[in-house]
Amino acid sequence: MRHAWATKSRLVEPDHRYLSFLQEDRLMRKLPLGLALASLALAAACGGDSPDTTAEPTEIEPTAASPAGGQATVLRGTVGTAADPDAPVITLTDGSGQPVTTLPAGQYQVQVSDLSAKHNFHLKGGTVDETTTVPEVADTTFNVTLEPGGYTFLCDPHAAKMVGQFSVT
Ligand SMILES: [Cu+2]
Repeated sequence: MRHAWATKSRLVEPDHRYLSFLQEDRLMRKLPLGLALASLALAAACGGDSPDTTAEPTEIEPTAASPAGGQATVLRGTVGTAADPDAPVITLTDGSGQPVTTLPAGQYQVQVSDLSAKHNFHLKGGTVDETTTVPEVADTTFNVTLEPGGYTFLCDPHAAKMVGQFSVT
C-alpha cells in the first residue's frame, strides 16, 4: 500500500497542485496507518506483558483460595494440641490460620497432624472420605477435590464433641 503510493506520487510529480493534493492525501492516509502501527505496538507490548503476569505464580499462589489457579490450596487439620496431644480438640484452618467455615470449590491439600493415639482426623462430605486411624500418630496429607456442599471433620470416637463443619460453594 505504501509502495503503491510512492509510485503514484512520483508519477504525478510534475504537477505540483496534484502533488500537494497527493501529499495531503498521503498525510491523511499516513495517520490511520500510524495509529494502526501504534496500536500494533501497544498490542505487542500488552502481549509481552500479560504472559509475564500470568507466568508469575507467586502472584497467584498466596491468594490461592481461588481454585482458578489450578493449584491445590493448603489447609491444616489438627487433632489434639501440641501442648496436650490427647486434648479433645480438632481444628481445620486455612492458610492464614483461621478456622475454615466456607471454601470455594476446588482442589485442596489438607495437611493433617494427628497428634494423638486416642483420636483420629476424619474428613468427609460429597465424595470425600479421608481419615487417619485412631491409634496412629502421624502427619498425613489428604489431597481432595471439594465440590459444593457440606463437609464435616471429626474424631470418630468422640464425634459428639470433636466435630466441625464447613460448606463449599
Ligand atoms: Cu477423639
